[in-house]
Amino acid sequence: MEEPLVRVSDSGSVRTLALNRPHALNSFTGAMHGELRAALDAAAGDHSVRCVVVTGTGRGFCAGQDLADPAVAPNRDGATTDVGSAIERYYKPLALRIRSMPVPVVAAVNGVAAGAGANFALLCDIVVAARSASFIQAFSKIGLIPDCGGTWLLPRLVGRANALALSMLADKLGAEDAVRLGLIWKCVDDAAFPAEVEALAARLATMPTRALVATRQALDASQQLDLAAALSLEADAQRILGAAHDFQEGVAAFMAKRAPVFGDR
Ligand code: T3D
Repeated sequence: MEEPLVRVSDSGSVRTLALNRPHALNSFTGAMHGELRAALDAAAGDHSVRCVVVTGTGRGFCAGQDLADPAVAPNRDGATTDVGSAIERYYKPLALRIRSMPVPVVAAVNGVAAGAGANFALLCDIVVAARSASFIQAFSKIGLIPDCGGTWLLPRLVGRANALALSMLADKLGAEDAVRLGLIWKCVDDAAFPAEVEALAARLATMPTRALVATRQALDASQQLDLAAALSLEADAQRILGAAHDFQEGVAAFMAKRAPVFGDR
């Protein structure tokens, strides 16, 4: 049987999607995009899933677009390629899918994350990296701009000065420096990385999923709002969450000094 391009595995209510083209550092082909999209849609539609982890097999996380994939690579005879259509077809839907997942999404960056592979990670809700991992906005090296959400994400995560330097220089940024700049949440020693990711995902899976997702939506929406509008959005979200099971359960559990059992999704 042929190896899947995305390995899907479950541990309790955590679903792990591992990009699986290790010989090419898990760079994206059209086929891998298709499998990833199907796996994300399946996780979104499966109510037993309460957290998704994306990671890579082998020594890399994802090296961005597979520059040899004839579906998207520039023609070797010098003819131009419509790179924009590849973005519209693959990367824009991927970015929007990640950002609209009905469960928290963790990027477990096990190795190098380059180009769209870096921004694929940065789109996720919480990014944890192995200490040996690195991030490269590789686009300028091949005459492109950051895509897969990079132009939107980078200034928001690290400010304009860092965003421009990372994007223009395309230098490799080690995981520790990525934490220092605020690009990612944390990095952990390589030996501790799998257990740390497992514990983080299991913890998120026990939390009030709907509230976590509403938190992501409110934080993203607030970027376009003034304070009064953000306060109104908070009130609207709390009105909905406050009428849901998880709020009743959270308060009841607190009062009874027991662990809550959340179920809303
Ligand atoms: O075109 C469009 O559709 C537009 C979309 C653009 C989105 C983008 O993501 S553009 C950016 C594309 N990515 C890159 O430019 C990164 C290219 N890769 C690298 O710069 C380096 O591989 C890394 C810095 C990521 C890692 O370096 P290193 O020294 O650890 O590994 P390596 O030896 O370069 O790579 C290992 C193998 O993976 C190698 O194959 P080989 O020689 O062992 O057969 C290499 O060719 C392959 N590989 C790595 N990245 C890609 C790739 N093959 C195809 N496409 C890649 N992106």
